[in-house]
Order: sequence, then structure tokens, then C-alpha cells
Amino acid sequence: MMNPFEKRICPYCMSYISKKTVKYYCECGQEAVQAGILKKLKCKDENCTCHLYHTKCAGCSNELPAGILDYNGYLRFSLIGVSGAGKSNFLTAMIHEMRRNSAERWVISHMNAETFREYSKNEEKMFVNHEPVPATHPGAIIPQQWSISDTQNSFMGKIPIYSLTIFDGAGEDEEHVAPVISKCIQGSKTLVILFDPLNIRQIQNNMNADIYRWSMTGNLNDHPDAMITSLTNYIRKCLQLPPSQKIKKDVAIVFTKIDTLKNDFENSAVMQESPHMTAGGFVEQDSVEVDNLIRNWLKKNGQDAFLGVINKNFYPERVRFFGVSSIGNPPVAERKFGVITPHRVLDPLLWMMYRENIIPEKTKHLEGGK
Ligand SMILES: Nc1nc2c(ncn2[C@@H]2O[C@H](COP(=O)(O)OP(=O)(O)OP(=O)(O)O)[C@@H](O)[C@H]2O)c(=O)[nH]1
Ligand SMILES: [Mg+2]
Ligand SMILES: [Zn+2]
Ligand SMILES: [Zn+2]
Repeated sequence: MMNPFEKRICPYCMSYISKKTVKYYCECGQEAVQAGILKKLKCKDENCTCHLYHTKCAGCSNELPAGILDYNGYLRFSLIGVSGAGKSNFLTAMIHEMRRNSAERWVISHMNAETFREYSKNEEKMFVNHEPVPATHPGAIIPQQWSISDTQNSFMGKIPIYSLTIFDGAGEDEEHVAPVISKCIQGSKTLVILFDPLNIRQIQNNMNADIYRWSMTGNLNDHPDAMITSLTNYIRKCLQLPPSQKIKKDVAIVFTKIDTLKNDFENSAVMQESPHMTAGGFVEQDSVEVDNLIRNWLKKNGQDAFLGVINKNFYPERVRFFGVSSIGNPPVAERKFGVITPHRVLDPLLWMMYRENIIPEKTKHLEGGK
């Protein structure tokens, strides 16, 4: 459950918001004020008949999602990674999977029209046209805002609702520190760093050339440890942290496109279906197994330096490695996907929910048993 002292922040300008600081507006454009003992909202115009009010942030004047001050918890994360790492396809597949699972327990809903517009455009590309989501325009960071309701856990008739704010920018944006991105990174509870394993040259050499080409949009970034160093330097600049201090955030390091690594991971846990949703919580044991498999895979491929950079910059107990595939299978042609079966795309989000005590720890369901 949520910490009652947790501060809420505006998803647009990241300033703190509370019932006292937000501004209320009437549908007609006039300011609205709270009146009477019940603090009911009333338009300043006595004759107004709108009776429809909006809440705006006093800092940036953006309209705040309805009910944002009453949610039980807040999850906020930024997707970070070079251009072509797979951020936007991952985000689309993640929300798609959450919506698909919604019937069971968690109901995910958009909090504003912009979020739904952006998501449905990308979802159509991916799941209807079977094409990758287009590259994100530099400078165009619009936070996506979703709410997650826990329908099986009502307390005195009230269903807990959590807000989920996600920032997905363009990889190019991570080269210069712009105020908007600094704020997103500062305001994130978790940093989700996406890493495309195809950037390791050894992998390229052992892979079908077509699949490699169809899965890559950016240039080969041959020094993953240097790339991760640049990313951490960038995060530090955004947080105004000196190099001597570790970054105090949870970090999910997500290996994307693992559909191309079936020969490497064979039947190990990374390639098995995610057990968390079925178990109704977070199967820590499975997640640790996947984390180990990916770390060992990095070592086997000569990337000890990558792990070194992670250890140097983050707190080890706050780091978790994940392996996902947004499409489940390699592309079938240039800019063309076949059947789409997202693989383990909810694992990082479920880890965050577990860290926030929103979902419990579970043990793996045994074959055939309950
Ligand atoms: N094989 C495979 N390829 C993928 C997968 N996800 C993305 N790709 C490929 O990677 C390319 C880049 O993915 P994006 O999601 O656009 O990457 P991004 O990180 O959002 O890139 P920018 O918006 O430019 O920063 C896509 O066009 C696909 O060709 C995946 O799960 N498997
Ligand atoms: Mg993108
Ligand atoms: Zn604001
Ligand atoms: Zn009015």
C-alpha cells in the first residue's frame, strides 16, 4: 500500500502538487473555488451552469489527470537507451499485454486523450499492420499516463488505483541535457535502461544476416561498456550528481530483441514464458534466475566491463537484469513483423510493482499443480 507521506508530482513539470497548491477551473474557463464545509467546487461566475471542473498544475498550467491526488500509489519510469534500442516498441507491447490481461485482475486505463492517441497509433502499427513503431522524434517527450486498478483487492468498497507515468523519448535526446528530460529523469522512481544485445559484434557474426539487418535501425554501437558509461554520465548530469556518488534509483536493465538469441539461451528461464501474472504476484526466484542468465551471457561474450560500469554507478541491490522481446519472434522482412507474441514484456513493470509493495512475492507454480 502507498506511503501516505509520499509526495505527488505533476507529470508535466515535475513540481510537487497537493490539494492546496493545484488550481481549479470551470469548463467555461473561469477559475473555480472550493466553497462550504464540504469544499464543493463552484465557478467564480455565479450564473455559470457548467458544473464541470478541471484541475491544473499551478507550476505549468497543464491539466492534471482526474483523481491524480487520490491514487494509492505512483509508479514513474523513464525508458532510456540509444536510438534503435527498442524503447517505443517495448512500451507499446507492454501496455498491450497489460490491457490483454486486464480482464483478470489489473485494469489499465489511459488518463488523458493524448496518451490513448499515441498508444493506439503505435498499437495499430505493430499489432494490426505488423510493422515496427516509427522512430521517436527528438524533443518530443510526452509522458504517457495510465492508471492501474486492482479489481481483486478492494477495501471497504474502494478499489486501489495506481498511476503509471512513462517517459519515452528519442535516443538522440540523450546526447544533450535538455530541461524537460532532466526533469523526467529526476521525477522517475525507476530508470529502465534498454540495451540491444545486437550491439555486441560477436553476436552479429553468429547471426543470420537478414534477421540482424531487419532488427537493427541504429548504427552498430560496438562498445557496450562505453555506451553504458555515456548513458550513466548523462543520467548523472540530469540528476546533478558528482561522479563519486552512485545513482540512487532502482534500475531495470532490459535486454531487448531476445527473440534473436534463441540459440544462446535455448530452453533456459529467459526463453520460458513469464510466470508472474499466472502466479498472481512477482516470482522473485524466476527473476533472479533470468538476471543471472543475462549476466553470465554478458561475461561469456566478453562484456565484463559492461557489468563493471553498472556496479560502479548503481547500488547492486537496486539493479535487476531482464530479457524481453516485444514481438516474440524475429522480423520476417525489412520493417515487417510476423505473428506478434510479446515475450516477458511485463516483467520489469511487475518488478516495480513488487518493489512498491503493490503485488506480493510468489513462488513458481508447479507443473499441473496450483
Ligand atoms: N528482433 C527484434 N527487433 C526489434 C524488437 N523491437 C524492436 N525491434 C527493431 O528495433 C527497431 C527500433 O525499435 P524502436 O522501438 O523504434 O527503438 P527506440 O529505442 O524507440 O528508438 P528511437 O525512438 O529512435 O530512440 C525497430 O524498428 C525494429 O526493427 C524485438 O522485440 N525484436
Ligand atoms: Mg522510440
Ligand atoms: Zn506542472
Ligand atoms: Zn463556469
